[in-house]
Amino acid sequence: MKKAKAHFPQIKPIAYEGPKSANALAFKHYDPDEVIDGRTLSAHLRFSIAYWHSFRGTGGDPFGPGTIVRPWEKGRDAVSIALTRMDAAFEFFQKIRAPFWCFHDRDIAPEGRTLAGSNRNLDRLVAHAQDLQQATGVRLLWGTANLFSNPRYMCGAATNPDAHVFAYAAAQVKKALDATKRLGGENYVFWGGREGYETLLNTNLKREQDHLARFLHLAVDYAKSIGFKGQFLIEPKPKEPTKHQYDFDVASGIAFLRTYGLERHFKFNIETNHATLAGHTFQHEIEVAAAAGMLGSIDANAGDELLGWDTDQFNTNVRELTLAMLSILRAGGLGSGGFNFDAKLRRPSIDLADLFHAHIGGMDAYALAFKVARRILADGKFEHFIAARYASFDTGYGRDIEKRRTSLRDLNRLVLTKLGEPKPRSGKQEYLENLLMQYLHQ
Ligand code: XUL
Ligand code: CO
Repeated sequence: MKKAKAHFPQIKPIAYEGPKSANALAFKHYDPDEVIDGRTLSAHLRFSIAYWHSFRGTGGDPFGPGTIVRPWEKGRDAVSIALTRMDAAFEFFQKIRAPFWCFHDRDIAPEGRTLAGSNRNLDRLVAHAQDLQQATGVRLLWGTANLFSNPRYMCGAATNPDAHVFAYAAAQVKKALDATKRLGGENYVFWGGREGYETLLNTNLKREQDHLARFLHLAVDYAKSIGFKGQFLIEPKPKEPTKHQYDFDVASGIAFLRTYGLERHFKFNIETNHATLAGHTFQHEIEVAAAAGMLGSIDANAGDELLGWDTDQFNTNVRELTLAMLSILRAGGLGSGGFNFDAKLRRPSIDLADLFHAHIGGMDAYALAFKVARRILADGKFEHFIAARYASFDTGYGRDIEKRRTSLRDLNRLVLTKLGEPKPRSGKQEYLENLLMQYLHQ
């Protein structure tokens, strides 16, 4: 492949310079090559860049158009612009030292006038991505289909009341699965953008949920038929753009998957800002997925405490990320998942360098959290505290309860004849919060 022209000529690959560095375009905590437990930090964290925000985001919002103008956004036609844009994207992936990327079909290739035309465009861009992946070593964390932007999907895709739209969406997912397989994608994501409702006045909720399950079964069957080995992921979100989305949060996602016999085929892609929109913490969603053995991947971002929508910001809250990392490491990591920066620049952040600052901050914050969480786990203070808190279930009648060897009658007799009133024990929350603070500021 011929050497493409540089789209970020002023910016060199980002180097690790350590916590004391004054260079804003250097990593302070993320050294991709640092070896920990026989693996590089890059292999532990598996950072990924979201094509849609970083290469299709313009800063537009409901009150005004885009503000971000990129120099590569010009060319003869939509396909040639898309090809150049992809060159710029892969140059960025390399310079920011991200080993992975993620995309929706329509992020990388323009829609044509017909589905066949859209598929032809996608083939062009997937071939280009294949070349660029090979030339750079950057890999695909996951692919997905955009089933929410085009007006045909205004009432949902798999949950659309019109079977024609269901069929169209199915055809689009078939193609997106082909593309993900061709690019060696390690996962495939379903985010149910408009798979929900605006009003129950026009909605058959039961039928829509049945259809969504049918759609996912069709995808599972097709993936099997083409030998796609990637992990399927559901990305829960409670609302936005719909008033109510069926994959509300991890707990309702688990119930849905189990109801329809899909639980063996899916794990969860948990997004920080979706968790908080659902009224949960990021760590809560990770714990719920991990408890079900369904922790898959992370969409790394943050909401704003004062705004009630999906602001998709880069997350530099090391305390929040340390708690998340603790739960992830306790669960044994993300396997084939990774940390995908589903995060966008603020509308006035219009410089090319801002794209680097944003990702440097996100990567540094996660690297720091990873290291703090590892220290916490190595010391084992929290683990010991929690283990001691539940120790009464390790022996005697407590163990019998867990092992299903006891009845209400047995326990009744035990309390009346032997145990009497339980002795209250402190939960010690403030002590534990202070302990966490010590680790965070060592
Ligand atoms: C939207 C969102 C999506 C998914 C992929 O809130 O998070 O970008 O990650 O469709
Ligand atoms: Co997301």
